[in-house]
Amino acid sequence: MADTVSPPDGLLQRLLAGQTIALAKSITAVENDTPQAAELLAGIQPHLGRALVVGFTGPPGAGKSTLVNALIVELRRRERSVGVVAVDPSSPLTGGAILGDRIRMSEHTRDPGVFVRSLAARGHLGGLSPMAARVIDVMDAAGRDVVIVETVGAGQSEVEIAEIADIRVVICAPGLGDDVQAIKAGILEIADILVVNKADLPLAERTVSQLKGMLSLREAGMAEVPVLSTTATNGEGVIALADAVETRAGTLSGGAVGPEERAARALRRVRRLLADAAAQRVRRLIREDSGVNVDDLCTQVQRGELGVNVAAAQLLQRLKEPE
Ligand SMILES: Nc1nc2c(ncn2[C@@H]2O[C@H](COP(=O)(O)OP(=O)(O)OP(=O)(O)O)[C@@H](O)[C@H]2O)c(=O)[nH]1
Ligand SMILES: [Mg+2]
Repeated sequence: MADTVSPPDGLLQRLLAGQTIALAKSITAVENDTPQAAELLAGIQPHLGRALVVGFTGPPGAGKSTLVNALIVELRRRERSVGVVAVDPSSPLTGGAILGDRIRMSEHTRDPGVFVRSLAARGHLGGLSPMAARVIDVMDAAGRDVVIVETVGAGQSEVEIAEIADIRVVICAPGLGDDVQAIKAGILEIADILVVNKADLPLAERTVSQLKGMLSLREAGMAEVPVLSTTATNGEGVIALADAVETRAGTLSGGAVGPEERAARALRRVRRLLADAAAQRVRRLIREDSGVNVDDLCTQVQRGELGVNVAAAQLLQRLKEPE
């Protein structure tokens, strides 16, 4: 791997300089898990943690992409550079999401201050959330001020991705009692900001009061969660949303709960790096012929020549050895 330490095209340097083409190339390398990607990810580590990572989570069709698009307009007005990671749910029902996101966010394609990338949920070695985390890191390293991650609040990995974010915005649409139930069951707990989008539709106000009612039942002493209403299609309420995000970001970087938040953020990063490093190591072990041949072991297990426990112990032993 020595020849990839310093990529001949200086990809790492160009990424750190914030070049858009280098950003696109780097993400592709990371998605394809190339040897160059491993070097890149190692190279960017000292440059991470500057971006504000904002997660947008909510039920399918709540208007997340439209709202992200509207928020980008406002963030650009505030001269923030933006990266967006849109995570496509694996469900065939929402299979059109990537195309939809591209279309909805395409008005920004000529603005170098906005970089949108969709991640397909399927086919990533090691799972979706480590992959999303790596792509967020690459955008962070490229100097994006704000990285927005859009996920459908459905599965575990989406919740995990939301947890990676510094600020979590949970979006729902009005009048969908079931949605509110789903939010209550799963993602209300993780919300820093709640948004009822499609405020132009009937029942929006009722949904806002329902959510406020639920929040009032939470334990005393928990951080206050603003409940906003927006109409993403005409931008109404988006300035207030941008303000809420920035206020919350201010809390992260200073103020009364600042140090705690920062510690929690650091802990999340450590967990993420650990999970990433472990996954990479296992992948390398499987890829390389490293004394323990995984294929051989599997064949031996299949033939009944080797117990499962013994095979697992051999692999673990190999992991414990220095590289
Ligand atoms: N009436 C109304 N429609 C909206 C609003 N925001 C979004 N929509 C519409 O709702 C539909 C879904 O919007 P998206 O932005 O794709 O929703 P999403 O949550 O990103 O959807 P998935 O990514 O598929 O989960 C589109 O037809 C939007 O035009 C709004 O504020 N009011
Ligand atoms: Mg979407």
